[in-house]
Amino acid sequence: MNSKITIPDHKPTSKSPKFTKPISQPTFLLLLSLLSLPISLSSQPRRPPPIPILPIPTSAQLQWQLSETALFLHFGPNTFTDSEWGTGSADPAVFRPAALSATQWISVAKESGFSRVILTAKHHDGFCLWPSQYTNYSVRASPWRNGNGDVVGELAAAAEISGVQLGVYLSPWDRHEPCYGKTQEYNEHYMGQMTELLTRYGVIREVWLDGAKGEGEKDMEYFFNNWFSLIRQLQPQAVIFSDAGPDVRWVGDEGGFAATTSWSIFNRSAVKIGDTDPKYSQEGDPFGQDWVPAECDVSIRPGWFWHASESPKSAQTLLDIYYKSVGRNCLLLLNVPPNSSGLISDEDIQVLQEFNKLRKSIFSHNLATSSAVWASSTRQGIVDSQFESVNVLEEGIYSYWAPEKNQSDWALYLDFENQVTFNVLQVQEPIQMGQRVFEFHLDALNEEGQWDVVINGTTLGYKRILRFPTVVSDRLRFVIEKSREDPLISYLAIHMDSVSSLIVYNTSSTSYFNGSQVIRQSVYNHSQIVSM
Ligand code: FUL
Repeated sequence: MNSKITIPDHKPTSKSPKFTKPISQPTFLLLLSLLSLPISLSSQPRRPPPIPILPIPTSAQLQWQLSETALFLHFGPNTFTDSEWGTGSADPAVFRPAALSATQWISVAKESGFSRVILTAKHHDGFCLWPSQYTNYSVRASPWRNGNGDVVGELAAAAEISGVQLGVYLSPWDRHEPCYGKTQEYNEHYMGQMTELLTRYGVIREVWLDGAKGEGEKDMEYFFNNWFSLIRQLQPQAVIFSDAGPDVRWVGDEGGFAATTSWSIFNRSAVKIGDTDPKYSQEGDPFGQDWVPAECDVSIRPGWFWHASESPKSAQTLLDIYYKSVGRNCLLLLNVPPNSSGLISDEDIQVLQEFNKLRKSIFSHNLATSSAVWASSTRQGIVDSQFESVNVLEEGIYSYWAPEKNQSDWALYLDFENQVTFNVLQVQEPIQMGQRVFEFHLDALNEEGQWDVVINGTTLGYKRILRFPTVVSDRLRFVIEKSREDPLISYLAIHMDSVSSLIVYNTSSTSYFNGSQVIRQSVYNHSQIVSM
């Protein structure tokens, strides 16, 4: 039946208002078509979901993406020697945190909305925060807990009690270990240490392989394939991070920013760990064969390790970073370094709590829930479809709107009884079905009854959040212009952000309309230009 495929779907939400204004043309068409639908339609067998478009995430990658943010903990001798890249010759006696409490680290993470933490179990200085049997350069040689301490163990225990997921950073570059530079020997040493970390501390969710290495350092080959196989065997739920995957890729800067085009799809065969093209890492590749989403790492302070002279960024700056990382289909890995007492500092905690409050105040209320939602078409028609357009008001990725096949246009319409005021759009694709959308735009109906473009963009993915000048309208249209396959949308929200608007729009040089902006970012040991 033709009308079943081509008419707009009008399935108001339970919260949708009763309209007092004149009926819209699509609504009229819909009512007409509803009247002519055969009653037996609703008892027809259900259509199954469309076929996912490959590549799709593994279960570990999905869990990683759903966590959205993680807390990075840089801690070690550098914390006590005021350095960033320790030489590997600091006396283990410097490691003496008087009040170390992994329980405090985990409570801070949890109370500020982070469900995952990653600890620098060994940074480039080679000092191990657990009593490794393969080196004397570890907590065992320090005065902390009389040499009987184990930071990784204490963190793992605290994380488990609170249901927080744990990841470990094990630096390949080791400035202390005498066998570093001897390929066979050091790979054995490294895999021995990796085995300790992955067999002693319960479930590990992420293994972070840092690609940094100082200039002129000893040359050697890392046996990546052996490392990956070992990690898979010992911790099948862990994702492996490096600048080129295999599971999660570095976004290519240390400012916490992703590109405005951000595919989780990538071609691993086109890149080499340690030799990646920054643009390719930032944007990904819609024609790639592999699912390798990007992770954005950034520190709350200028350095990765704690320094008495440094202060944290403001909550508003973190919010901006959130828009440019999580809001661009990436995970935000925010470093909050414990201080030399072994605690996260009060001023950092205050910023984290404020950041959490800001996010909640903006994103916990979807103004679109007061609208009636309908679509250009719906898979299986408008009656009793599990793919109905109203699904986009339900948070998360597991229910979604799907259009009928072979359509020439794809759009979702939101009708409001009263005008709605907003300046943020949030959209999600059900990425378990693959990432699909190439290009989209949001329109608002103006007083003359014409559509004005509010914002346009490229790529959605797990989550896309866009800011723009405040819009007031009672009818919106979200249009997908280009997609790898039939687009699927799992969440669509509009919000009012009164914090960013002050910062963003008082800055004349800043463009948020998919523009390209150059930011000079200086971090310890790195000075780089990040193109957004
Ligand atoms: C870099 C390292 O050199 C820094 O010290 C820090 O650990 C950062 C997350 O990665 O490559």
